[in-house]
Formats: sequence, C-alpha cells, structure tokens
Amino acid sequence: MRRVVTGVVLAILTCSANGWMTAAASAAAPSRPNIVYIMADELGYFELSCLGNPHLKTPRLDQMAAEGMRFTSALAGSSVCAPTRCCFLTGKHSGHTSVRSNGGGTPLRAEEETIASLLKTAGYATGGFGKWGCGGRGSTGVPEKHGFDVFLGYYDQVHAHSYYPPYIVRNSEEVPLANNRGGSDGETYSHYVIVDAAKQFIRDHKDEPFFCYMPITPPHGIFDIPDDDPAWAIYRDEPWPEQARRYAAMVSMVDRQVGEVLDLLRDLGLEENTLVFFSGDNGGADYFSNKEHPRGIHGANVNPKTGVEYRGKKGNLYEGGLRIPMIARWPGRIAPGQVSDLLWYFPDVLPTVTELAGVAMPDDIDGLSIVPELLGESAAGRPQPTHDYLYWELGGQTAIRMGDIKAIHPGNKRGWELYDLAADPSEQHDLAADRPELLAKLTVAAEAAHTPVEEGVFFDTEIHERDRRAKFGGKDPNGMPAKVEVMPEEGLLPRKRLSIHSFSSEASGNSRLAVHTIDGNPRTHWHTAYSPEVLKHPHELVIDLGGEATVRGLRYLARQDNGWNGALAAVEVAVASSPDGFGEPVAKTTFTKRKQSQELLFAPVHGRYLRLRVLSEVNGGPWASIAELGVVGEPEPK
Ligand SMILES: [Ca+2]
Ligand SMILES: [Ca+2]
Repeated sequence: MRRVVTGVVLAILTCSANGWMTAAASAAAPSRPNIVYIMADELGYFELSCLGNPHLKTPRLDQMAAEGMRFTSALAGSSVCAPTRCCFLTGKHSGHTSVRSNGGGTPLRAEEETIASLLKTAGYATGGFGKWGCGGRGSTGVPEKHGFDVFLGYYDQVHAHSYYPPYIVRNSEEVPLANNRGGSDGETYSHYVIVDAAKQFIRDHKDEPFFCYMPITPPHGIFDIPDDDPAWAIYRDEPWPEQARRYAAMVSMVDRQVGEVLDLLRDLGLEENTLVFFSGDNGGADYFSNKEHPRGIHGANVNPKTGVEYRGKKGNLYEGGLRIPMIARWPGRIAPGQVSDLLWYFPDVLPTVTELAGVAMPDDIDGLSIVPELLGESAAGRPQPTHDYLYWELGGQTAIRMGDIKAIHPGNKRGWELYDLAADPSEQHDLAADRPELLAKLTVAAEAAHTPVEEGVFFDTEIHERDRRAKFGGKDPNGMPAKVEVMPEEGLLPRKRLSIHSFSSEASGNSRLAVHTIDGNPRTHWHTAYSPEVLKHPHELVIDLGGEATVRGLRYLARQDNGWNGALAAVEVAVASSPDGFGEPVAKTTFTKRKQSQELLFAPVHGRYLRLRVLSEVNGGPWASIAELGVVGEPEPK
C-alpha cells in the first residue's frame, strides 16, 4: 500500500467520511476541473519547513501539503530549466523531447502538442505566467503557438535572470516595466507583475475551465527581492551572507503567493473544482556552500532530520539533480494529509490533466496518468499504473530507473554506475561490477529510449538576442562577455593566405558568415543557416590554403558568446589538391564543450584545399558554428 495517511488526518477523514465518499464516487465523471500548476525555479526537495528545513519558513506550502497529497518520489523531467519544462509541457522524457539543451531559447518544433494545446481542445482558457524556456521570440517554440491564449513573462532564460529588465514579453510583444535598467537595477519587480497577471487570469476565467501555468522565476538568481517585501523582514537579520538571506526571503515570498492563489480560489468558490499542483523544476543547487555547509547553507539535498544526502545537484542526474518537492491539492477529491511514495515524473503531468479534462492524449508520449493515485483507485476505477522505466539524458549524461534500481552514466570518460536506491539513497555503493546482468537490462532499455534530438527553428534571431540583452538592460550586444578566448597563432599557416572556397550554408540574416571563421576575430562566428532544409549534419566548409601546403592539423575556437548553439562535436578533415578531389578523411575527432581553442593533429599531408565536415554538435542540435579556424602547417616552397 503506497498511500500513507497520518493519524491526525485519519481522524478528520473519519469525521467527514460521508462527504468525502460522495465526492470520491463522482470523481471519475468528466468535470473539466481547473488546473493550476505552480512551478518554482530552483527549490530543493528539503527546502520546505514541513520537511524539517531549519532555516526556510513555508507555512502555506506546509498547509497545502496537509490539505492534499505530498509526494516523496516525484522527480523532475531533467535537472536544468529548459529541458525539464519541455518534458513537463509535452509529456515526453528527455530521450524524445525537442528541447534538450539549456541555452535559454531552444525551441519546440512547430507541430508539437503541449498540455495547453490539448486542454484548449476541451474548451479551457489557457494562461502561462513566468519563465517559458521552450522557444525564444522569433522561433517555432513560442507559447502562443503551443496552446496558450496568453503567456506573460520571459521567453528566453537569460532574459529571466533579471527581475528588473526593461521589459517582459506577452504573446511575443514587449511589455515595458517602468524605470528598469536590467540586472538588479530598477523599480518594477517583474515577479509581482507576473503573479498579479496570473491571479487576474484566474478571476477573468472563473466561469469556464482554465489552465493556469505558473513557472515562476523565484527563487532562481539573480537573488533579488524588494526590501519592502514582507518576506525580507523574516530573514534580514539572520547571520548568513546576504545572497543566502535573499534566497530564503524569495522562498517565503513564493510560499506567501501560493497561499494568495489558494485564497483566491476559495474566495471565488473554485476550490473544489480546481486541482492545484506545486513543485520545483529541477533538483536543488546546493547554493551558498562553504566549509561549514558543503551542501549549501539551506541544505536543499540534505535530509535535516537524518543527515542523509542526495548525491549531486542541479545539472546532473544523480538524485540531487532530480528530486523536487511536489504537492497536489484538490479539496473534496484528493483526501487530505496523504504522503505518497509513487515514483513519477514530469512527463506524467500531461496525461494526468488531460484525463481529468476528458481529452484524448497523443499516442507518442511517455507519461502515465497518476489520476488513480491522486483520487484513489476506487474513484478512478482502476489501479495506478507504474513505469517500466524512467529515463533522463542531458549533455552526455544518461540515467534510467526501474523501480528502486537506477543506472547512471555521468558523462565524460566514466562508465555506467548502478545503484539500489532503496538501500542506498545517496548513491554511494556502485553495483555495476557486481550486477552486470542487471546493469545490462537497464542500459539496453536506455539505448532504446534515446532518439536523436530534433529542435524547432528560429525565423528571426535578432528579437531573441534582444531579449537576452535585456537581462543587462540592453547594454551587452550578443551576450558577448567582456573577455573572450583568443586562438594562438603559433604553428598556423598565415591567416592572410586563407580564403573560404565554399560552405554548406551560412546564417546571412544575422551576419554569421563563413568568412568569420578565418577573420582572426573571436567575437565573430559562422553559423549554419536556420532554414529547415539544411538543418541537418553534415555541415561543411572548404578552405583554400592559397597554394600547396604541408598540413599537420586543425585548430578550432568555439563561439565566444553565451550560446553554445552549434559548437562542434564530431568532425572529420580531408585535404586535397583540388576542391573536387577530396578522398577519405585524413583525421576525425570529437571536440568538447570548452571556450578555449582545441586542436586536431594528424600525420602531415599535402594539398591546397582543406575540407572540414561537421557531424554533430555539443548539445546534440542540428547546427554548426565556429568562431575561428586555423590550419596547422606550413607553406610548401614554390
Ligand atoms: Ca531551474
Ligand atoms: Ca571569427
């Protein structure tokens, strides 16, 4: 029996048993409940006071949990912002989603269904308020093209780093915020505007079914909260660094605002027809760690009652990256005071809410409805199904879980690890060597779960770049850092000899041209065209060396701005004496994700033309980009 009802709440249940049973008996009937989903950005599993956190005060969330169901084994779709939101919105795991990189604006494909587009077909009003992260402006991924009547907030995640940007975005139009200059500099705290709009959306649609999605930005950094917010007074005098106090205040501000939404639903008489979820978006980040608190001052991944830790944190696929707080509340339908250890994750939200709305779900999703767990199996009329496996991939890392058994490949050169989370929740005892057959069962399933990523596309990157600059008040063109890496010239053919003979495509619309690979300027780069026909590897460049040369290698510098979009992974090089005389490649390599220049050296070959073929990209996307290329070698004497 999975569900645990505490003794205290059992008494309440008994008192109101008749009323409860009546409500439960009709639960399976389609009633199109309102759905409110509040997703905090970066709230760790152990950062609720009901879980014993010694610092953070979350009375309204604790109360919400006491009035509904709290989950101990609900997991994020991914361990960073954009990929996890894509799993949430599409009902797919990260081996099938279109947004697997966390660049900030990577788009959904044009045709993809989301929770909102599906609920729309059942007549729901659909609103989103907060951080989208599944497609920048000017792309196929914008929320208003994926089922949202309205989305107000940040489309790009870099934009979302500032609570004081000059503007936020509503249905791709800019909404100015008075007297804001980016960063922490301004007078209009964006998050207040966003929460107010969400509450107004609920009021405006109280007489029809609605989906109110609130992927709010706090407590993600920059850690800003106005000094006159009541939550600041709670922590202002604590003996922690200011950032840790600001973070704590942001958590309590979110807690208060969740309470305001619940109060609003009550005041509007909507409580009993509204299912409200609250969760984090990815595992805790161990913020503000120091010698005394190696896992962060507030201990997002440390059980304050037992000291047991979740390994890892935001950004990796150990439990610390995936564990999130999760609460569901629906008075009259979800019995109060329950703690569920059902193992589920973000892809399950879509089939759950579409079932409640009476909408047929797409057949290509990976999620399972948790309606039987929420409402009770008798109300749902069937037992709660469980996953054969849960799957995650992120930037070279892979993890798969079957029940309590989890296999993880942490990326880089390390191999697969295997853990029994029932006995070893901290993932300390690697069973891979002892249980090769069990490991093989999981890795075979993991291999089958992965499909190559197919991202959406941008039609106009300039407005997207403008949103990214807005983080800094618009001052920082192209998100280019003040200091960039420079490619060493030593051992290279003189740059003035080189010219671009040909290239597969270039993004001429925003001036990311093939010639930028050899202009000696690390701030300019080549990017392949964004048009769908050419968005496939291989991409290629042919460089004319200006005469016969001995070629010993290739030097490569990745783009130096904030995006990794297109940075090279697998490449091959061929050299020939004529541009149509290339034979087999002379060398292949896979470059890694670093801003410093990287080199591919090979046995000397002779020729006048060098062809670089790009076979893959560091984030698995379909593009290619290069800031600088150099050819290692020397001219041959005439
Ligand atoms: Ca996040
Ligand atoms: Ca350049």
